[in-house]
Amino acid sequence: MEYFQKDIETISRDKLLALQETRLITSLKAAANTPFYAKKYADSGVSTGDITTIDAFRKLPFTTKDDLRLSYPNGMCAIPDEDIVRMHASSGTTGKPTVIFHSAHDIDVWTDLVARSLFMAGMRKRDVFQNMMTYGLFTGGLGLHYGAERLGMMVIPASSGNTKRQIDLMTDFHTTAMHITPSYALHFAEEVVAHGFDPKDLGLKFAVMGAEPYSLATAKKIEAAFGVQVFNCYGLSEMNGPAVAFECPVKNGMHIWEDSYFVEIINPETLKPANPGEKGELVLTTINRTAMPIIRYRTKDLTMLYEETCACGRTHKRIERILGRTDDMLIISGVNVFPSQIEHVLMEIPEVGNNYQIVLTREGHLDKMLVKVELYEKIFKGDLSQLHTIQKKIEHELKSALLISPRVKLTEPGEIPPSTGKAKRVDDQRGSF
Ligand code: DLL
Repeated sequence: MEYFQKDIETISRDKLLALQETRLITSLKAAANTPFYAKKYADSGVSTGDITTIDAFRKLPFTTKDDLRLSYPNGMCAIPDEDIVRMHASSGTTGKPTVIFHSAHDIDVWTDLVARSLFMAGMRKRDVFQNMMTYGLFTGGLGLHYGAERLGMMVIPASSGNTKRQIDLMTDFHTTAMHITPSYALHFAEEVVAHGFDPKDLGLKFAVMGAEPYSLATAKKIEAAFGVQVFNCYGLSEMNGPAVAFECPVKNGMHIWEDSYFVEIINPETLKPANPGEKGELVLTTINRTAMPIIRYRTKDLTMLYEETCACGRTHKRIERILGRTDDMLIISGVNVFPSQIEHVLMEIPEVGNNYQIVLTREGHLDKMLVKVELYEKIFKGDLSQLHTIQKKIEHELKSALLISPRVKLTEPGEIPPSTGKAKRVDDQRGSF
């Protein structure tokens, strides 16, 4: 068996635990000095100086996405501004994104995690890696890019979309590995056929897929369509991004890189540790990140932890493919959207009335979002060109806040059934894929 970083990937559990304990305490100390955590721990009467063991650590309060919003822009930053070399961001629950800062050390560590993951899947320097995920603040672009380069592969920074160009790049430069969201992969397979090619003739060997939930059946479908092996890649911006956990060839869960993340699974109702093997919410702590340590972060992702040694020889635990979320975050073609963000945008627009509804459908394999918006009666009865202008304005505002383009349908007051209890704002007709 070959490894990219054999010593750390196959480290004994005892040594790993000792390493984790040391790193955990260092990370906690650094966090406790940031304005955000200093206040949080003071408010909850926690003295972090007393925490010297993992058991004591497990009693600390959790961190949430809301905390990240409250600390915006840099209340959780643990190093001087001049030592920050990069930032990424993802959707927040309202207007503000959650921002993550990285030092040169952090980028180096993350790059190794990605390279280690791709190597584990079987990629080598002779492979050609086409990165079909959006470049920008989203971590799927640059995160995989640098990891693939570190492994020595040629990287094609294609970004997402523009199917014909993707096919041309693949055929002209002999791409052997693609990084793609599962929804785009399904669509891409059909488009390749529509362009007169058999996806199997593209010569691909690997598909790295993540950023949104998908079933094993979808993975199999992509494998059959392209003649590739699919590897599940999990991550979130708050924990750097992709390659927090990654499938090995044994494909019995994703190895979660415990030299960088301390892993807990909790019962999301009681907030107590879940029993071994029980489904629960994944809680992660960065233990090898200097710019922005995050302590006991509630990912809201539901999974299970497998602790047995893996046949691949790696000692890092594994998590099950993500089984759902505990909050209302929607993932629409790989982009995270909270209904509260939509509400936030709509309520800033004076013509918008009291009710709205978000309808999600799938056309082919692509997610579509329709936002039905109730207007005030007086405005709805106004002239047509005025309505058209309002519709365009709402579409524009939503697009700039969400980074996806929903369609907007204006409705008369009363047309959307008023809620009689907890408002059901989202009508998700997509089913799972
Ligand atoms: O989606 C990071 C990423 C990029 C992962 C590329 C994999 C590949 P965020 O935009 O912050 O980061 O979204 C994170 O997406 O909490 C999960 O709910 C979901 N997610 C990510 N990977 C998977 C996966 C990136 N493999 C959120 N399976 C996470 C299921 C996933 N859900």
